[in-house]
Formats: sequence, structure tokens, C-alpha cells
Amino acid sequence: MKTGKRESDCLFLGLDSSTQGLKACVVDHNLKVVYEGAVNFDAELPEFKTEGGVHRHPDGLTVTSPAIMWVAALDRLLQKMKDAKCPIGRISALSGSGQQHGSVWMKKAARRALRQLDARRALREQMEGVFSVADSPIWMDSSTSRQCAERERALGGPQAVADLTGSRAYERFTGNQIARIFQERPAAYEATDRIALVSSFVASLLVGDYVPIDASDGSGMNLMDLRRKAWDRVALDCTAPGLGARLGPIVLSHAVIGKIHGRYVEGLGFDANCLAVAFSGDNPCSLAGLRLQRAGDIAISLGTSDTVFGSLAEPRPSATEGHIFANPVDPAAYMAMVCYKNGSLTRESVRDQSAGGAWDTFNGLLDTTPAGNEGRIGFYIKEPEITPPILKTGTFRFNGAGEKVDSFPPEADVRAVLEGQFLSMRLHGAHIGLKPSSILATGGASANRSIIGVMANVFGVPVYVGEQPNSAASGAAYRALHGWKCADHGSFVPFDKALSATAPFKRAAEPDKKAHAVYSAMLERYAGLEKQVIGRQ
Ligand code: 5FX
Repeated sequence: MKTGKRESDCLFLGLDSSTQGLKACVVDHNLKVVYEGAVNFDAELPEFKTEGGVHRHPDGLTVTSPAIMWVAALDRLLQKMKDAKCPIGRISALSGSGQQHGSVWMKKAARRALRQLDARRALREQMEGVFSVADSPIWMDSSTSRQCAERERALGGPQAVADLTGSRAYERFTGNQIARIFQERPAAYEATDRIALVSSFVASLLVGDYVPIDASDGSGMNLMDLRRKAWDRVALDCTAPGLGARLGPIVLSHAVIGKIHGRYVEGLGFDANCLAVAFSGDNPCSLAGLRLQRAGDIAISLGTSDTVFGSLAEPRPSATEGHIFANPVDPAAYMAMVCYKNGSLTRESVRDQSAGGAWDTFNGLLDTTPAGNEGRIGFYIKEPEITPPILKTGTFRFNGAGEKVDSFPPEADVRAVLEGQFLSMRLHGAHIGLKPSSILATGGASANRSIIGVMANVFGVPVYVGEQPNSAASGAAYRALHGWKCADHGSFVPFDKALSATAPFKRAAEPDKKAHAVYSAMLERYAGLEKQVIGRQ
């Protein structure tokens, strides 16, 4: 499909429907941001009474968000774009990102409402009452342990589920959420015509019809055969009857899924030919936003929680750690992701206890200790950990002889927390095939040169830094450009060819060969001690 447009005239819109709000980012063909805007759910849509965009239920496990809130937010954000005089008419393609795993449950009436969207009426008014489950389960929900166990049994165990779908059964993954709703609310399930992900739902609102789920976000459901990028019959059947028809098709992430609905042309001035490129999950979109398109490009995001993710050629799913998703910018590749709960808050608590609460002192203490910390290894588990699963909180310290000790000198604690975190990332990342050739460090702590120096030495590769604060929204905009180029070209165009502008990241730390050798030698001991800590629970 030739679009007949000059690239330099075109703009590309990325939306990000995250847990706490909806964001928009518009870029030109050089990836220069021409508009950014956001709607915060708690502050700007207080009638939904969310906290952090969610409702936590009294059972302590169930977490939902009202689907209609996402609808109201879209209207509000698009109006903001218009009010800010964003050149909406020049947007040639749009795409989006959504918090992963969340599901939106629609009755038959939803499709009618979507097709007939009217520019004169609020979106919310038109979509009210079309949901068979009004409160959408989201990724923070952990109420489906029973369904995870049942589905893992039906599919041959955790490793078999990981081999098939890219991850073992996780409570937040959509298939397990669907099984729970089918079991506990059969009438609601029966009344459901379509189950969308948050990403594909927002796309539906813009296209004015049901749209396919993309393979990358579809990988977060425990329902898709990761290699075939198709629903797995047995996984569907052990979840709920008639599920395949309710999920609709899967498409590649760069596929055009339709054009924008006339409502937005009439009401907001969108170009009637504006293409919609499949929406995807926030982590896949961040991978696109950080431009990690080659195997070996990985990002380590140092935030409240730490995340390691990157592209890889061969999937190596594990029943114990991490996730493998279809790659959102390269249909022949995959992406891997490992999440940690103990991130910045844990580093800060060691800073507070050992360095009087000051990063300068922390960095100074770090410099007084050698790489490898004279054999000392520590596990700082302030929050129950995901990778590896360590539910018992506390600090577990071992001396150079591998004996458990109660304390370290402050400078050794400072080094041990960083080395432990990065050794864990190297170990568990490697288990699922993440072998970095370079690292892009993002998030608050990436500004600390001492911290990223340890990172470079543990992994033995250069570390780049550069802020891309809304990497999911900008990644969605880049994917819109990518999908548009593929459509214009009539066949797949590699992502790095589609994005001509060079990535704005700076090389900030080089590995020291000697220090790296110390860490490589330490890895096996680290893994052994980690097993001991897990065993102590
Ligand atoms: C990934 O598996 C997650 O559950 C989260 O990162 C959500 O995508 C957050 F939106």
C-alpha cells in the first residue's frame, strides 16, 4: 500500500495507556518530539476514585481498573492535543502502548458502539454499558494462583508452559485471569463477545472496531505459542470454552490494523488516511523507544523496581525466571525481560544505613573497596523478590569463606548491594539468553557514574546512558513510523532502517578487564549462595 506522502510532511503519534495515566507523544520523521501530553487518572478523573490508577480489593490480591476510565481518558487527552494546537492533521500513523496483561471484556453491543462512534458525543457516553466485566483485571492482580496451578498441570508443568508461551504461568498473565473469570463469573463470560488487552482496546477506540492483538503483547497471556505466534489450542481449551473466537486474531506488531475512525476526523481534524499500527505492551514499546533492535542490545532500567530487557535471536524460556516475548520490531526475533522488586529503594536503604543518606559518601565508600569485595557477597531483600523468588525479607551476608555473617563494614555493604544486584542480573539474564554486547542504563540511578561503573565491570561491556523519560509512548510513536514505512514500502523494512535519526545515547562507562575477570570468577559462588538463601525460606 503506497501512502503517497512525503515522509518529511508526516508526524507519528504514540499513546501509552499506563497504570497511572494516559500519555501521548508526537514525533516527526527525524524523531523530534513535537508534542507531549498526559492525563493522570487519579487527579484528572477523580470520579473513578482510583489510587495510582487502580482499585485494590479487600482480599489483598485482586487489583482492577474501570475500563470506562480508559475511555474517558482518551477523549480528554485528544482534546488536550487539540487545545494545545498540536498539528493533528499531519499525523500519518498512530500506534500505542498499554500496560501488559490487563484485559477488557466487551459484550456484542461494544462492536456496534465502536462502529457507530459519533463526533458530537463523549466517548464515555457511547461506550457506557458495553462491558461484560466493568472492572478490568490488571497486571498488579495476584489472585489467580489456583488457575496458574491448574493450567500448568493441564499443559505439562511450568517448564512446558514456559517452552510453549515464553513464561511459566504467572498470576497476572491474561490466560490465568480469564480462567478465573470463567470459573467465578460464568454469566459474565457467557455475555462476552471479545476480550481485548489494554493495548488492543485503546486501538479499538481509535479504529472504531475490534482489532487484533499483536504478537508481542500477546506473549504476556500464557495462551500464545511463542514461536508460531498463534493461539495454542490446548492452552485455550484448558482456560475457558469458546475462547479463541473471543480473542480474535493475532498480528505482527508492525501490521497496519486499520485507519482512524471518522469520529476523530470530524471532531479533531485527523487525516482520514491516518493509519493505525498494531498497539503493543509497554515493555515491548520501551524496547522500541530505546531502540534495542539488535541481539545483544540490552537496557537496564534502575527504578523503584529494576528491569533488564533486550532483544535476542533465540528464545530460551525458563520456568524459574524472566519472560520471553515476541519482538515488537523484528518478527524474526524475540525479547527477554527479567524484573526485580528490590531496586532503588533497596540501594537507598543501604545508602541510609551505611553512608549517612548521602550518595557522595556512598560513592566514596565504594571507591575504597576492591572489585569483588574480598569475596564478600550480600543479598539485600527489602521486598519479597521476584527474581529469584525469595519471599522472606532480610539481609543475608556471606564472608569470603562462604560463611554467613551478621554484618559487614559499611563500605563492604555499599559494594555488596551493587555487586549482588548486577551479578544477579547477569546470572538470570544469561539463563534466558540475554548476553549483552552493550548496555543502555536508564532510570534514576543511571545518573550515578559509580553505580554504572560497577555495572560495566560486572557485565564486561560498555554502558551508555541517556534519558528517554517516556520510552513507552515514544516507542509507540517510533512503531507507528515503522509500521507506516513498512506499509509504504509494501514489505517489511528493518526498524533501524526505518528510523534514520541516530540514537541520542552517550557512552558513559567502560569495563575494566581485570575487574570483569574477578566478577566472572565470582558468578558460580554467587549462584551457590543464592540457592542457600532461597533454601532458608
Ligand atoms: C510486565 O510483565 C508487567 O507486568 C508490567 O511491567 C506492566 O506491563 C506494567 F504496565
